[in-house]
Amino acid sequence: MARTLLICKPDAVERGLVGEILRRVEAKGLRFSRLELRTIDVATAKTHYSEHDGKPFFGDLVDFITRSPSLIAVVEGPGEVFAMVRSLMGVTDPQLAAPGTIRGDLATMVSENLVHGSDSAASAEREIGLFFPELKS
Ligand code: D4T
Repeated sequence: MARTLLICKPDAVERGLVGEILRRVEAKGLRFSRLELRTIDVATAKTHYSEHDGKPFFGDLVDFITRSPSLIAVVEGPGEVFAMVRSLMGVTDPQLAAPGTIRGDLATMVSENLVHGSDSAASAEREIGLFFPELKS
């Protein structure tokens, strides 16, 4: 069984869409091994988004992801589970995301795009270790 990290971001919790997002992941056939409602701290947010440090939207991104609680999930499934979750999410910009995806159906702005999913098996392990150090492999 493989695993990946999924974050229902503050906009998802604020809009009451966590149930809908988790429902889609479960309906696909994936399962949660960890679920935690947590306000992400600034240091963790900056580490998580370090690849975007220096870009014009970095400050707003850190402010957004730390503004209220997120639902942080470890998702388990067969094969490339990170890719299955990313495909349920749709592309980063909700204006381009296909209908049938979480972002395509439920969001309108790239700055509030509801979810984060690890983009590779290696990223998944790194991110699970960042958010849940006790689960480090
Ligand atoms: P995350 O990491 O949140 O799952 O998003 P993606 O993996 O789909 O996309 P990303 O790393 O390129 O972007 C991270 C995060 O930054 C926001 N963002 C992105 C933004 O506010 N303005 C922008 O111009 C871009 C490119 C959205 C997601």
